[in-house]
This record gives sequence, structure tokens and C-alpha cells, in this order.
Amino acid sequence: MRSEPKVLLIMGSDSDLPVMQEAADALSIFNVTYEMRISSAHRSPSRTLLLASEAASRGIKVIIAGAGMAAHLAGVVAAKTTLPVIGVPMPGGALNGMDALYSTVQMPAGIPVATMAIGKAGAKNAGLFAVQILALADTELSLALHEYRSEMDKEVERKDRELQAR
Ligand code: RP5
Repeated sequence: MRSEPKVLLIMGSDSDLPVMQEAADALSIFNVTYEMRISSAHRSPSRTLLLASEAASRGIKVIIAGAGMAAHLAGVVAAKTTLPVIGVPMPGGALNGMDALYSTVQMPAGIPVATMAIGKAGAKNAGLFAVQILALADTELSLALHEYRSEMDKEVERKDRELQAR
């Protein structure tokens, strides 16, 4: 989805894509336009800084940054923009995502990163959280979010009915 993206999804490596796709899929449910980029805080620092610093002037409203291991990406991006930055710690590595979680969540005071859970659940929630931010200024999106929650509620009810019928 490349036309006038509202959300910028950045990941540190193409190996993060299977997880970050969850965030993209969540945005797609609500027809929120996004752009997906691979850019690393370590391996391509100049590109990362440029992406972050130009995002607001390109019309981006929210940035989702996913990275693994010593995951500085979300913090580095947040340092170069005042747009809300949502961080997603990647699973895997020797510490199975705990390294990325701490690296992403433990931002020093002054530069916030809204850190989600490790892995696919976190990526999906990052997408939904971005939608919630955009919905503050978009009534249609807000109604769609209420409908989404209501469907989830019905789904749980349905599963419980099935369980009771066993
Ligand atoms: C991080 O290092 C990336 O975000 C990725 O999660 C991790 C490993 O990268 P690869 O070696 O798989 O490219 O910068």
C-alpha cells in the first residue's frame, strides 16, 4: 500500500518481516495506508535517520518500528521525529526477544517509545494502536474500531457456546 501512507512501518532486517506483517495486516483491516521499509539503526544509520526526520513532512502520522537483539531502532527513530513511535521487540536470538524488549522499552526520559509485546501479538497490537491514534481525528475509523471490538466479543461468545455444547 504505497499511496499517501499514514503509517510508516520500519524494520531492522528482512528477517523481521514475518512478524511485522501482522502490523501491516491490522492496518489493512481498517484500510489505513502504510509504507513498509527495511532500515537498520546499526547497519544503515544514515538512511534510518533520514526516514525518521522526513516522515512528518511526507504526511506520516504514526511510525511503527520493529527490531531484534540490541534493538535501538525505535529509540533512534523517535529521537528524530515528534510523531508517535510504537516499538515492537522481535523474538529470537540468544535471549528470545528479552534483549529487544528491554532495548525498546527502557527509553531514557524525554524520548518516548510506546513499546508493545514481543513478537506477533505485539506487532498486531502496534497496528491496532496506530489505528487508535489515527481514530482520534477520524470518526469513521473510530466507529470501525468499535465494530472490531464488538466482533471480537461475539467471537469469544461463539467459542464459549461451542465449548458448552461439547
Ligand atoms: C536487528 O537484528 C534486526 O531487527 C533483526 O531482528 C536482527 C537480526 O538481523 P538479521 O541478522 O536477521 O538481518 O537489527
